[in-house]
Amino acid sequence: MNLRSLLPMIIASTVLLAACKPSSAPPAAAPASADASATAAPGADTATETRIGALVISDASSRETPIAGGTGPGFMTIRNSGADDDRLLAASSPALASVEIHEMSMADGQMTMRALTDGLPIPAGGEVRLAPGGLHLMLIGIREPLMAGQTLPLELRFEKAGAVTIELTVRPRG
Ligand SMILES: [Cu+2]
Repeated sequence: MNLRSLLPMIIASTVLLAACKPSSAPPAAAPASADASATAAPGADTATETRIGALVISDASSRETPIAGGTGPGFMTIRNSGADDDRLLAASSPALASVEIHEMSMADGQMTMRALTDGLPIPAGGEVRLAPGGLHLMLIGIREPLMAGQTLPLELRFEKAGAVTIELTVRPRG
């Protein structure tokens, strides 16, 4: 009798698009009030905000991505305090091959993802959240592995407000 015939098999697979799988992405965004330092010092959280024209960009983050050449998500909140609609046209970074604007939605019980090729509208007086399970930036061709705590420069180009460079804070997975 050969007991060794029952050797376990380990299948290692790499799913480069895991960043877009809803099951692997519990919501990372916490309300600003959860930050105790922000309540202690008024305005202390402005360091995480970037203003360009009528727009305020906050909570910009990405996920730890240990594989060079892989993909990852970009999350943020964009608030438009102006009287005119604006639109996020494109994003880019020297640390990335390219960036797409993606939308995830349920269709026939399946999570699907599509690129918004006409950009992302930012309505006047409104707020658009890019967050796990919904809108996100797709960071494509990450040149160096992204480790938690690091920041990643990202240029955003808006139709009316123009271009601005923000920093995505890399957060741990899960
Ligand atoms: Cu995506």
